[in-house]
Amino acid sequence: MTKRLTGFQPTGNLHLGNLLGAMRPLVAAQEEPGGSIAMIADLHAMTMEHEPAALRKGTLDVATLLLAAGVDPGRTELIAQSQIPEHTELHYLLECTTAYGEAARMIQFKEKSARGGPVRLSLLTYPVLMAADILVHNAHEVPVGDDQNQHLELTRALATRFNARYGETFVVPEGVRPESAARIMDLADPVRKMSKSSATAAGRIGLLDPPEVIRRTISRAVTDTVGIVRHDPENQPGVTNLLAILAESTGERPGAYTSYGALKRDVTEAVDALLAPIRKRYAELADDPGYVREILAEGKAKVRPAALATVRRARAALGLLD
Ligand code: AQP
Repeated sequence: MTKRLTGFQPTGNLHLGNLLGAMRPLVAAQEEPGGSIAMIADLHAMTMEHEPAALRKGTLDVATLLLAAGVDPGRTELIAQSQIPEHTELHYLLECTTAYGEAARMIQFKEKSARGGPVRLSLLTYPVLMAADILVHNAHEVPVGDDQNQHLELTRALATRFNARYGETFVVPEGVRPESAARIMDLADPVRKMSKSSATAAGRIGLLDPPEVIRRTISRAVTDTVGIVRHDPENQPGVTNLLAILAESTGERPGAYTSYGALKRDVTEAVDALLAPIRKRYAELADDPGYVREILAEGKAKVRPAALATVRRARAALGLLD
């Protein structure tokens, strides 16, 4: 039984938010019973304008970084979404059970489609592909942040409705919030989440940033004029974010600080200690891209039989010939 499915979009360099909010919980879950799938969502990365060469490189980079951060292919299946054709086949079958209005009212669609420029049809149907990703692997649990809640609710609604209308076919997944999943905020604009696609790199710590870049980014992190180091997300979002990063990076409650400078020094040290081994392992793995491709091929071979079985059940339930 596959327990969890976590997706990562290869839309840019993975950052500290991705690591603390999703990669570390995924690695920690390896100690628990039930397997996990880590999926590189390369098809989702094509819902916005994209560069083919960057997508190819990004997909391999994310796979390499996941391995460098401790994803163990013996316990977690590492897959690239597009390499498992059952994702797209189930996507179409589910599209035929989804109302246009259900997709069009998704907040993420409204936000991203309002940015200007041509809106790809796949941006509208993205949550249906996400539902297919989850349902095809019979995932029981999906770690979700606030921004994906609405999509997970749609997945649950589609699965429940399909089961009721066409017969028991899908596991209805639960959204879970990983215990430690802090939401790491942008260091330059701490009311927004740290994001791969934010306009400047000043708010982001890339997982491969060298120590001097980490130090500079943290030393320039936006704080406030209150002058007291305390957890106060409402009035002191920058300081609160630094405390969260420190706590998540060290696994300990931060001590007392009398200055922002001292806090920033400890955050820098903690983040550097966290990222140094990942950088080192990444460099070793990046020397052997054939190995990473092999791991993806193995992941595909392992998950495909169950995915095929789900698609066959769905096809039969819908009245398609086998
Ligand atoms: N700032 C964050 N704090 C905690 N967790 C985060 N995640 C993303 N940003 C933070 C979690 O990382 C996983 C992978 O995210 P994704 O690749 O699917 O893309 P995203 O959530 O849209 O992240 P980005 O960085 O903001 O990407 P873009 O800019 O491409 O949209 C998810 O589990 C996510 O919750």
